[in-house]
Amino acid sequence: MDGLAFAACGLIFRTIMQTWNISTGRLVIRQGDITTLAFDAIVNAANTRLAGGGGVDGAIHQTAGIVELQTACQNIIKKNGTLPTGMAVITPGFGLPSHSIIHTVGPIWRDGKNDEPAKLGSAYAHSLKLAQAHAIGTIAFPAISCGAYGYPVEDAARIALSTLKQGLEANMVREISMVLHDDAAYDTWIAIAEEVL
Ligand code: AR6
Repeated sequence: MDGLAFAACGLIFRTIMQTWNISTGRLVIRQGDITTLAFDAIVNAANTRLAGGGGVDGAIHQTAGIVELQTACQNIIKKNGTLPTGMAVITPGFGLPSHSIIHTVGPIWRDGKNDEPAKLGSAYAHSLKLAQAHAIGTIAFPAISCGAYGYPVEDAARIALSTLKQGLEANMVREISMVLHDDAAYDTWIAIAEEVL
Protein backbone atom coordinates (compact mmCIF):
# COMPACT_ATOMS: atom_id res chain seq x y z
CA MET A 1 0.00 0.00 0.00
CA ASP A 2 1.28 3.48 -0.85
CA GLY A 3 -0.04 6.78 0.43
CA LEU A 4 0.12 10.33 -0.83
CA ALA A 5 -0.16 13.18 1.64
CA PHE A 6 -0.45 16.93 1.32
CA ALA A 7 0.28 19.76 3.71
CA ALA A 8 -2.17 22.57 4.46
CA CYS A 9 -0.48 25.72 5.79
CA GLY A 10 2.54 23.55 6.66
CA LEU A 11 0.70 22.32 9.76
CA ILE A 12 -1.87 19.66 8.90
CA PHE A 13 -0.92 16.53 6.99
CA ARG A 14 -3.69 14.52 5.50
CA THR A 15 -3.48 11.48 3.28
CA ILE A 16 -5.61 11.98 0.17
CA MET A 17 -4.81 8.87 -1.83
CA GLN A 18 -3.79 5.29 -1.13
CA THR A 19 -3.14 2.47 -3.56
CA TRP A 20 -3.13 -1.32 -3.40
CA ASN A 21 -1.57 -3.62 -5.99
CA ILE A 22 -3.96 -6.45 -6.82
CA SER A 23 -2.92 -9.10 -9.33
CA THR A 24 -1.38 -7.11 -12.21
CA GLY A 25 -3.64 -4.09 -11.54
CA ARG A 26 -4.14 -1.34 -8.96
CA LEU A 27 -6.93 -0.19 -6.71
CA VAL A 28 -6.75 3.48 -5.73
CA ILE A 29 -8.85 5.12 -3.04
CA ARG A 30 -8.76 8.88 -3.29
CA GLN A 31 -10.60 11.93 -2.11
CA GLY A 32 -11.93 14.41 -4.65
CA ASP A 33 -14.52 15.42 -7.21
CA ILE A 34 -14.87 12.68 -9.83
CA THR A 35 -15.88 15.21 -12.51
CA THR A 36 -12.48 16.93 -12.39
CA LEU A 37 -10.35 13.79 -12.91
CA ALA A 38 -9.35 12.06 -16.16
CA PHE A 39 -9.98 8.33 -16.64
CA ASP A 40 -11.01 6.16 -19.57
CA ALA A 41 -14.42 6.06 -17.86
CA ILE A 42 -16.15 7.34 -14.75
CA VAL A 43 -19.21 5.68 -13.26
CA ASN A 44 -22.40 7.64 -12.60
CA ALA A 45 -24.73 6.77 -9.71
CA ALA A 46 -27.83 7.25 -11.87
CA ASN A 47 -31.54 6.44 -11.55
CA THR A 48 -33.51 3.89 -13.57
CA ARG A 49 -34.88 6.59 -15.92
CA LEU A 50 -31.40 8.04 -16.59
CA ALA A 51 -33.17 11.32 -15.96
CA GLY A 52 -30.36 13.14 -14.15
CA GLY A 53 -30.76 14.38 -10.60
CA GLY A 54 -28.67 15.67 -7.72
CA GLY A 55 -25.47 14.39 -6.12
CA VAL A 56 -22.79 12.98 -8.37
CA ASP A 57 -25.33 12.52 -11.20
CA GLY A 58 -26.08 16.26 -11.18
CA ALA A 59 -22.37 17.14 -11.08
CA ILE A 60 -21.62 14.79 -13.99
CA HIS A 61 -24.45 16.28 -16.08
CA GLN A 62 -23.26 19.83 -15.35
CA THR A 63 -19.68 19.16 -16.41
CA ALA A 64 -20.42 16.79 -19.30
CA GLY A 65 -23.04 19.20 -20.71
CA ILE A 66 -26.66 18.77 -19.72
CA VAL A 67 -28.16 18.80 -23.23
CA GLU A 68 -25.69 16.38 -24.81
CA LEU A 69 -25.77 13.92 -21.93
CA GLN A 70 -29.55 14.05 -21.50
CA THR A 71 -30.02 13.41 -25.21
CA ALA A 72 -27.66 10.40 -25.13
CA CYS A 73 -29.38 9.01 -22.04
CA GLN A 74 -32.88 9.48 -23.44
CA ASN A 75 -31.87 7.71 -26.69
CA ILE A 76 -30.83 4.71 -24.60
CA ILE A 77 -34.13 4.78 -22.68
CA LYS A 78 -36.15 5.01 -25.95
CA LYS A 79 -34.29 2.00 -27.35
CA ASN A 80 -34.02 -0.24 -24.25
CA GLY A 81 -36.54 1.06 -21.70
CA THR A 82 -35.58 1.94 -18.15
CA LEU A 83 -32.29 0.68 -16.71
CA PRO A 84 -32.91 -1.97 -14.03
CA THR A 85 -31.18 -1.56 -10.67
CA GLY A 86 -27.77 -3.24 -10.75
CA MET A 87 -27.31 -2.92 -14.54
CA ALA A 88 -25.11 -0.49 -16.52
CA VAL A 89 -24.97 1.39 -19.85
CA ILE A 90 -22.30 3.60 -21.46
CA THR A 91 -22.29 7.05 -23.08
CA PRO A 92 -19.53 9.40 -24.18
CA GLY A 93 -18.09 11.75 -21.54
CA PHE A 94 -18.79 14.87 -23.68
CA GLY A 95 -17.27 17.85 -21.76
CA LEU A 96 -15.77 15.74 -18.95
CA PRO A 97 -12.02 15.12 -18.74
CA SER A 98 -12.88 11.38 -18.83
CA HIS A 99 -13.61 9.71 -22.17
CA SER A 100 -16.78 7.78 -21.25
CA ILE A 101 -19.49 7.57 -18.61
CA ILE A 102 -20.81 4.24 -17.37
CA HIS A 103 -24.25 4.81 -15.85
CA THR A 104 -25.38 2.32 -13.25
CA VAL A 105 -28.23 2.26 -10.75
CA GLY A 106 -27.60 1.31 -7.15
CA PRO A 107 -30.36 0.09 -4.81
CA ILE A 108 -32.38 2.39 -2.59
CA TRP A 109 -31.64 1.31 0.99
CA ARG A 110 -34.79 0.19 2.81
CA ASP A 111 -33.88 -2.25 5.60
CA GLY A 112 -31.25 -4.52 4.01
CA LYS A 113 -33.83 -7.29 3.51
CA ASN A 114 -34.77 -6.32 -0.03
CA ASP A 115 -31.76 -7.72 -1.85
CA GLU A 116 -29.85 -4.46 -1.41
CA PRO A 117 -26.39 -6.10 -0.98
CA ALA A 118 -26.73 -8.24 -4.13
CA LYS A 119 -28.04 -5.28 -6.13
CA LEU A 120 -25.18 -3.04 -5.00
CA GLY A 121 -22.59 -5.70 -5.85
CA SER A 122 -24.28 -6.11 -9.22
CA ALA A 123 -24.01 -2.36 -9.98
CA TYR A 124 -20.22 -2.52 -9.48
CA ALA A 125 -19.84 -5.88 -11.28
CA HIS A 126 -21.91 -4.87 -14.33
CA SER A 127 -20.00 -1.59 -14.61
CA LEU A 128 -16.73 -3.54 -14.69
CA LYS A 129 -18.15 -6.00 -17.23
CA LEU A 130 -19.15 -3.14 -19.53
CA ALA A 131 -15.73 -1.51 -19.04
CA GLN A 132 -14.01 -4.73 -20.04
CA ALA A 133 -16.23 -5.07 -23.13
CA HIS A 134 -15.14 -1.55 -24.17
CA ALA A 135 -11.41 -2.21 -23.47
CA ILE A 136 -11.40 0.45 -20.75
CA GLY A 137 -8.12 0.49 -18.80
CA THR A 138 -8.83 3.03 -16.05
CA ILE A 139 -12.20 3.49 -14.37
CA ALA A 140 -13.35 5.55 -11.38
CA PHE A 141 -16.38 4.93 -9.16
CA PRO A 142 -18.21 7.19 -6.72
CA ALA A 143 -19.76 5.62 -3.61
CA ILE A 144 -22.87 4.27 -5.38
CA SER A 145 -26.09 4.46 -3.28
CA CYS A 146 -24.29 6.20 -0.37
CA GLY A 147 -25.99 9.59 -0.87
CA ALA A 148 -29.67 10.09 -1.73
CA TYR A 149 -30.24 6.31 -1.76
CA GLY A 150 -29.16 6.05 1.89
CA TYR A 151 -27.00 2.90 1.90
CA PRO A 152 -24.99 2.55 5.16
CA VAL A 153 -21.48 3.57 4.11
CA GLU A 154 -19.44 0.86 5.87
CA ASP A 155 -21.63 -1.94 4.47
CA ALA A 156 -21.50 -0.39 1.00
CA ALA A 157 -17.70 -0.07 1.16
CA ARG A 158 -17.31 -3.74 2.12
CA ILE A 159 -19.45 -4.90 -0.83
CA ALA A 160 -17.87 -2.47 -3.30
CA LEU A 161 -14.27 -3.24 -2.39
CA SER A 162 -14.65 -7.02 -2.46
CA THR A 163 -16.39 -6.79 -5.88
CA LEU A 164 -13.69 -4.47 -7.25
CA LYS A 165 -10.95 -6.74 -5.91
CA GLN A 166 -12.50 -9.67 -7.79
CA GLY A 167 -12.59 -7.54 -10.96
CA LEU A 168 -8.86 -6.80 -10.68
CA GLU A 169 -8.07 -10.44 -9.91
CA ALA A 170 -9.93 -11.34 -13.13
CA ASN A 171 -7.94 -8.63 -15.02
CA MET A 172 -11.18 -6.94 -16.17
CA VAL A 173 -9.52 -3.49 -16.13
CA ARG A 174 -6.01 -2.22 -15.29
CA GLU A 175 -6.79 0.36 -12.61
CA ILE A 176 -9.86 1.11 -10.50
CA SER A 177 -10.24 4.30 -8.47
CA MET A 178 -12.81 4.88 -5.75
CA VAL A 179 -13.33 8.64 -5.52
CA LEU A 180 -14.85 9.80 -2.22
CA HIS A 181 -16.17 13.29 -2.03
CA ASP A 182 -15.58 14.19 1.62
CA ASP A 183 -13.08 13.55 4.44
CA ALA A 184 -15.35 11.32 6.53
CA ALA A 185 -16.27 9.05 3.60
CA TYR A 186 -12.63 8.79 2.54
CA ASP A 187 -11.55 7.78 6.07
CA THR A 188 -14.31 5.15 6.28
CA TRP A 189 -13.42 3.59 2.91
CA ILE A 190 -9.71 3.46 3.85
CA ALA A 191 -10.55 1.70 7.13
CA ILE A 192 -12.73 -0.88 5.35
CA ALA A 193 -10.06 -1.35 2.65
CA GLU A 194 -7.53 -2.29 5.34
CA GLU A 195 -9.96 -5.11 6.29
CA VAL A 196 -11.02 -6.28 2.85
CA LEU A 197 -7.96 -5.89 0.58
N1 AR6 B 1 -17.53 13.32 -6.93
C1 AR6 B 1 -17.49 12.17 -6.20
N2 AR6 B 1 -18.48 11.78 -5.36
C2 AR6 B 1 -19.55 12.61 -5.25
C3 AR6 B 1 -19.68 13.82 -5.97
C4 AR6 B 1 -18.61 14.17 -6.84
N3 AR6 B 1 -18.64 15.28 -7.56
N4 AR6 B 1 -20.87 14.41 -5.64
C5 AR6 B 1 -21.45 13.60 -4.73
N5 AR6 B 1 -20.67 12.52 -4.49
P1 AR6 B 1 -25.60 10.29 -4.74
P2 AR6 B 1 -27.00 7.69 -4.84
C6 AR6 B 1 -20.90 11.39 -3.60
O1 AR6 B 1 -26.69 10.88 -3.97
O2 AR6 B 1 -27.01 7.61 -3.37
C7 AR6 B 1 -29.29 11.23 -7.85
O3 AR6 B 1 -30.23 12.25 -7.79
C8 AR6 B 1 -21.85 11.57 -2.44
O4 AR6 B 1 -21.18 12.23 -1.36
O5 AR6 B 1 -25.00 11.06 -5.86
O6 AR6 B 1 -26.63 6.47 -5.63
C9 AR6 B 1 -29.54 10.21 -8.95
O7 AR6 B 1 -30.20 10.79 -10.06
C10 AR6 B 1 -22.21 10.13 -2.11
O8 AR6 B 1 -21.23 9.56 -1.24
O9 AR6 B 1 -26.04 8.86 -5.42
C11 AR6 B 1 -30.39 9.19 -8.28
O10 AR6 B 1 -31.77 9.53 -8.29
C12 AR6 B 1 -22.10 9.41 -3.45
O11 AR6 B 1 -21.50 10.35 -4.35
C13 AR6 B 1 -29.89 9.20 -6.86
O12 AR6 B 1 -29.33 10.49 -6.63
C14 AR6 B 1 -23.42 8.95 -4.04
O13 AR6 B 1 -24.45 9.88 -3.71
C15 AR6 B 1 -28.79 8.19 -6.65
O14 AR6 B 1 -28.44 8.17 -5.29
